[in-house]
Amino acid sequence: MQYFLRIWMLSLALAAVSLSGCGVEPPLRWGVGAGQPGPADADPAQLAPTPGQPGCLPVLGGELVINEVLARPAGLDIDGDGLSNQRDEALELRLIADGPRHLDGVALRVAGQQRGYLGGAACHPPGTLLVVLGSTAGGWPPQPGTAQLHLSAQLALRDEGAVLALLGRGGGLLDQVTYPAAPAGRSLVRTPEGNRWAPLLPHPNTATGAGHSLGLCSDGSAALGCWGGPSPT
Ligand SMILES: [Ca+2]
Ligand SMILES: [Ca+2]
Repeated sequence: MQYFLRIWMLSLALAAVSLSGCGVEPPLRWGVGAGQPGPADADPAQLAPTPGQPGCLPVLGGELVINEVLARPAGLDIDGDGLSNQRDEALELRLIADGPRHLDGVALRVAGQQRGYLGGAACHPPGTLLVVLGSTAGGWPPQPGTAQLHLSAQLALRDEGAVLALLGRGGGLLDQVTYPAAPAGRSLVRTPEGNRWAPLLPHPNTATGAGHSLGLCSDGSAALGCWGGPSPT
């Protein structure tokens, strides 16, 4: 009996030594050093997708139409600065992609000359009408289904007509069109509108008598009403 008692006490002693030498280690955190936030405790703002990044591809050839060209404002004050001058020139683009796209880095060429770049990585749903201004006055009121983009320079569109071309970030041609001599105070619009194969012709008067429809359907109705409007995001 005393023999078995000694064996039992020896087993207890060995077990105590084993536990004290091989305590439970904390789990390793691969790739995360002391004091650095891990994925679970990072700032949510830093994890949010960047506009124009995953889920929002850059616009590609055939996905954008130069739909309306205002090259000779002549009395129109598009940027809302109280004056009518060259800064009121504008383009209207229609996004005809099958998914959301951004236009960051898209370049405009006028008569073969590089004119400027579009900035901003905002993601636009298909069908959006994009009004491009060279002015930074920014008075153009945003409408549902539309967006306003600024070129890095004034548009400086020739009154007598020219070839307009939009190129993507990689240099690929997105759309190209030749506009004829611009009528005073009236834009030129694809006829039928939104069709990238249609010619640019003098804009008909809208229901309110305007000679342009920047950010609107060519009859002057809201952008959401033409071509089915932008798809919901
Ligand atoms: Ca103006
Ligand atoms: Ca229009």
